[in-house]
Amino acid sequence: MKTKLNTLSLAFLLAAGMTTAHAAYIESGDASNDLASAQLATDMQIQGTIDQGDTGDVYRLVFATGGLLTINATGQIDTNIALFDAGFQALAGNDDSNSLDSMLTYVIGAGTYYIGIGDYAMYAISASNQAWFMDGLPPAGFGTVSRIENLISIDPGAYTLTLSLQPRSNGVPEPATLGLLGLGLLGMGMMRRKRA
Ligand SMILES: [Ca+2]
Ligand SMILES: [Ca+2]
Ligand SMILES: [Ca+2]
Repeated sequence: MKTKLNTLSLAFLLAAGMTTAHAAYIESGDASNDLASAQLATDMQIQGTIDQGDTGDVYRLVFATGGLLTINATGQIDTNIALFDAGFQALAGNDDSNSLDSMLTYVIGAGTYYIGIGDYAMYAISASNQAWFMDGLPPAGFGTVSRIENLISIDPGAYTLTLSLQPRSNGVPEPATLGLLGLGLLGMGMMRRKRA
């Protein structure tokens, strides 16, 4: 029940434009590094810590609307983050964007996503025990991820994840525009074929 209320309040925040001025979700104890037992974060800002021996923290987020998601990670640790979808597929990761801090952007639809964070060097471990260094895009066919894990060494410290979601209507092409663009490309393809 509490979970449901939290999900609703997050959805409400997201729908209201998410100017979460002062609120933040604070890591409860130590967040699990397993996606299946991730903590539900109920705010667009998340504050947590990587303690000695803490091999990674995963948060589950439920977005009421889609858009361009930006994740900024700052803190005392050498942040290393990745985004996963509801089916535990790795979408993208980042180690260093601004000095040692991580940042990534990704176009999402409404629904559930997972964000993993840890101290460099972080790896996503697949169900078949493959390891992907959480930076850039995962290899094709990487498969479902079971957990994230630090495979080098851990320098403990606090971190902050700051999320923002830009609705598709604000500058990102609408589906109708994309449709027109698609028609244009199709037209170009037909012209090329005619010339050949
Ligand atoms: Ca932690
Ligand atoms: Ca943890
Ligand atoms: Ca980093």
